[in-house]
Amino acid sequence: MQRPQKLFQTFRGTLCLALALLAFDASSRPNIVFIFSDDHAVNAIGAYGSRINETPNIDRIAREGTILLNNMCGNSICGPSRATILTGLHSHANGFLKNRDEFNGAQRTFPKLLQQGGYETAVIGKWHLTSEPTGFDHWDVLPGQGSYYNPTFISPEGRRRIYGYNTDIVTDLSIRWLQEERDSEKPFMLMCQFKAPHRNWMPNLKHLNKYDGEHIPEPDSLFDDFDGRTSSIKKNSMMIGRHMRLVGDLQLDRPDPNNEYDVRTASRRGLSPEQNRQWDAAFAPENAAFYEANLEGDDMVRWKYQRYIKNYLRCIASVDENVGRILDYLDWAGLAEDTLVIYSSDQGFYLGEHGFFDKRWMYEESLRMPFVARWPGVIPAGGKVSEITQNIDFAPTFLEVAGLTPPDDMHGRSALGLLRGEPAPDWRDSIYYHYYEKGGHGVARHEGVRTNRYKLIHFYNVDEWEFYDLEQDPNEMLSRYGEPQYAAQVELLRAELGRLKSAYAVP
Ligand code: SGN
Ligand code: CA
Repeated sequence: MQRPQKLFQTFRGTLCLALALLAFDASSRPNIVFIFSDDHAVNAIGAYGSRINETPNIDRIAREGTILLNNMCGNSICGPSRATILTGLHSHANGFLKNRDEFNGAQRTFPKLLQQGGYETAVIGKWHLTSEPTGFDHWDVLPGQGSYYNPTFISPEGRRRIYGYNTDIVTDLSIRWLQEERDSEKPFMLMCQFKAPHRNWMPNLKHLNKYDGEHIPEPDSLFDDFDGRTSSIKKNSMMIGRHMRLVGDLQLDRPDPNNEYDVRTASRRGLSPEQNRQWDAAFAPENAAFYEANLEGDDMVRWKYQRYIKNYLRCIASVDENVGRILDYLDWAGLAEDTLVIYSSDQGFYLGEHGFFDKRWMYEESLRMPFVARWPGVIPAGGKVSEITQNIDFAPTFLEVAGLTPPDDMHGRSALGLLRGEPAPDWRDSIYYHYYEKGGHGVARHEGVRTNRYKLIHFYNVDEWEFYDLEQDPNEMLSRYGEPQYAAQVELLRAELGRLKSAYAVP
C-alpha cells in the first residue's frame, strides 16, 4: 500500500502535469532566448558526451530540458546556416548560398513574423549576413566575423568599439537589453550570438592557462590517410599539420631576445598594451620551448593539435560561463518559467578528426549541430530526441512556440512536438544537404542525403560519389560506394536524393 505522503506526491505530480498541459495553449506566448555560437561542435559539449571538456551550463539546459541528438545543418558554413535559420528555407530558396553572398533582408523571416505577432525582437552579436538586420526592434551586431578583443559593434546609431572580451560583451549587451531596454509589456525573442569559438581561437585572458600541463585526448583519425575515399577529400586544405598557421592560428609568436613581441601581430589581434602583456606572459614560455624543440612530422601535428584544441576549448569555457550568466539572470529576473532557452551553433567543426580543422563537408563532425532547449512545464526535463532534425526546422518551431502558424512553404517543420516528447510517427527520415562554395579550404561542391543509417554524397563537379554505412562505420573511414552488397541501398538513397530535390525545388 502506498504511504499517504507518496500518494500526495503522485497526486501533486499529476496535478503539475495537468497544469502544465493547460498552461500550454496557443495564447501562452513565452519568451524565446536563442543563444547561438559559431563553430561549436557537439564533440565539445558535455551533454553530447564530450571526451575533451566540460560545459556545465550548456549541460544544465539539456538536463532541465531536452536535447536533439541528431540535429543537422543543410549547408555547413556560417552565413548560409544563419540564413536558413531565419527563413526556414534551404540555401537555394533563401538566396544565401555562400559566405560572401548578401542576405536579402526583404524576404520573410521568423523574427519578422514574431514581430507581426506582437513580439519584441532583438539580435546581439555575430550576424555575418552582409546586409543590415531586418525584423528586429533592436540590433547591435559585429561587422563581418568581429574581433575577439575590444570589438566594434554596429547598430542603427552607428559604430562604436567596446573594450573587453567579445563573449562577455555580447552577454553584457544582451542582459542590458533584457533588463533595461526592451518593452516589458510584450513577449520577447532575443538572439544572443557569440563569435566564439571561431578561428583564430583567441581565449579570454582569464582562461589562457586553463588546460596547461594537461594532455587532451586525440581523435582516432588524427593521422587519417584518406584511403578508401574519393579524390575529393584528399584535395582538402584544412589539415592541422599542413595548413594551420603557427602565428595566425596558434599564437606562436617567435620569442624576441629583447622580449619585445611583434607589435604588428599584437595590434592585428586587437589587444590593448596591457592585454598584450598578459597574453605574452601566458604564451611566451611554451612558445620559446616550441621553437627550441624543432619538432617534425607526427610530433609537430600532435603539438599543433594540443595548442589548437586547448585554445578552442578555452574559448568554449567563456561561452559556457556566459550561458550560465544568462540562465542566472533569467532566474533572478523571474523570467525562467516563461522562457524557452536554446543553445545551438551554426554548424559543427573538426576537432582533429581526419586530421582536420574547419567544417564544410557533409561528414558527421561538421554536419551535426548542437541543440538543447529548456521550457519548464512544457518541454520535459532530461528528454532526448533521436529523430533527424535540421536547421530548416528552427523557424517553424519558434513560430509554433509563439502560438503562430508556420507558413506551409517553409522547408522545415516545427519540432515542438518532438521537444515535448510526443511521438511523431510521420517525422522525416532523411535530410538534404548542399554545400556550394568553390575552393574554400579545398572542399569541392557537393550535395547529398542522410538517413538514420546511411549517407550518400555526390561531388558533382568531378562526379565522384561516396556512400557510408554509419552503423558499421560511424567515423566515415570507408566509402562503400560501388560495393555490390550495398548497391540496392545506394539506389534507394539516390532515389531519395532526387525526391528531396524535387520536394524542395532545387534548381
Ligand atoms: C574565415 C576563416 C576560415 C573559415 C571561414 C568561414 N579563415 O575565412 O577558416 O572557414 O572564415 O567561417 S580566417 O583565417 O579568417 O579565420 S564561417 O564560420 O564564417 O563560415
Ligand atoms: Ca560558423
